[in-house]
Amino acid sequence: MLFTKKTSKDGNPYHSGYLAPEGWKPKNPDEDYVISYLDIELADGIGMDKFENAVAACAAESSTGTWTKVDDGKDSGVKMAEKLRGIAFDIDPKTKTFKIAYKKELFETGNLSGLLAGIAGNIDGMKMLKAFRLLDIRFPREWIEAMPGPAFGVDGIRHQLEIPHGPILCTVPKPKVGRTDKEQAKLARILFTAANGEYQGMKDDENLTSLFFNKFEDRVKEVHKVRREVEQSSGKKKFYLCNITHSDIDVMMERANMIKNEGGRWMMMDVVTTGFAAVHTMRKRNLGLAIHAHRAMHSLFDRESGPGIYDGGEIKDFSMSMVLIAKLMRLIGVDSLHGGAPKTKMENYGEPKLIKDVLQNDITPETAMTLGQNWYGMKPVWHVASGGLHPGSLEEVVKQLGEDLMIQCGGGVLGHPWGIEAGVEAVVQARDLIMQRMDMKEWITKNPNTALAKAADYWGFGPRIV
Ligand code: CAP
Ligand code: MG
Repeated sequence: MLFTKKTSKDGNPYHSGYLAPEGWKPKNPDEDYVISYLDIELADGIGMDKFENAVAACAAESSTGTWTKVDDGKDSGVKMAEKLRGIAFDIDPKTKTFKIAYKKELFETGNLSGLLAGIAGNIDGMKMLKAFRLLDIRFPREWIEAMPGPAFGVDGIRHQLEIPHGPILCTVPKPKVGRTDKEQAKLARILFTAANGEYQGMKDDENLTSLFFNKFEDRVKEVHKVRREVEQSSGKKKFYLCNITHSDIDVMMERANMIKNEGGRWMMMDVVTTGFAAVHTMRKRNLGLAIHAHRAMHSLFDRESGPGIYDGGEIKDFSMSMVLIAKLMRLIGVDSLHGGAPKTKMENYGEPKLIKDVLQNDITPETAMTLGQNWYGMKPVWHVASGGLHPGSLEEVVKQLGEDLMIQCGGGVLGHPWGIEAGVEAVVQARDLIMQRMDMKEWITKNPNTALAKAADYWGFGPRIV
């Protein structure tokens, strides 16, 4: 569809063809269009009379246009370019939000890095803007079918661990680095056996890769040896999220294979620092291992400090939302993703509930700040709640995020004043109360000498802000 709106005297294409008439919506969007949703602020000194120009510029630069009129003669490609123009619609000068509908043929289906280079590429560098947030992208069915999605997802992991319902529990060693491989294996044994072996998992911290006192190849062997022994003696399945993160994909492959050789079930990747291509590639190699996605560095992409982050008011930074990052990670096939939680270190811009809906619903609803998504049966992803969590804070977390949740407490277990076993016990007690829908504060008053009561006395029930 072509729209010819005002054309400026200099023939600047920003003013023509990229803006839809009021009320226009793409037809059959889930079949034919990729749609993006943006929030912008104009640079100082640029009046709102230029708002539509900025919107058109975003549509042009991200699809087929450039800053000036170019040769449109024979063999120029202009005819095809006109057909594939991004069309800005639902333009709202009040909230300074708008959407862009791209014909799906504008992008190579299944090439996420290519698509992002267009949709999220040059436009955030435009001088006309002083703030920009890519709120969401909605993908058509063809994309959902072309992307791998999670290999295991929520049900696959439940089956593996033989845990039919309820959150799964995990701890990251603190200090972040310091333990040798053998010391870490000792910690794994404590975590896997304390509190009647009700705790399921251990995760490496992001800073722990392969260090001189704790080499990957030693750690993977030592910890999995403990996992196998405990599983054998207790009959309970355990998991170890061993960090394969490396900037060389071949090294990550070698490390994933080492996990496989030890009978491991899960590998951990820092998915923002390794990048979309690395995650997509590791998923496509189909090693039979689930992918745990840690998101270190996501704040450099998704942090927004303006009051408009949730309601279309003023924004202050250049960013894309964590909701969108989560959507992209489900598409390329992670099985669990850190998505933030109420009462964590970074809840204010983590949008945890919206992230959970993107990770787990089959039809993610549209909201004022998100586009929603039909997932056409793609498997759901475990939402990982982490970052400053401790036993007293867990009730609200499960209330808001539900049971398909991995609860990760590092300091909140290892910092328990009575020691690590008591930390594990306190988290298990908290989980049991939550699952039985019992009031935690009331229970603590009646059971003051328990590990949970001590944890709540020490850390309270609220968020621990860093
Ligand atoms: C948590 C953690 C995690 C963050 C990241 C940390 O430790 O190991 O890396 O929580 O997760 O280093 O802070 P604590 P998210 O449990 O001791 O806070 O991105 O979801 O916040
Ligand atoms: Mg960490």
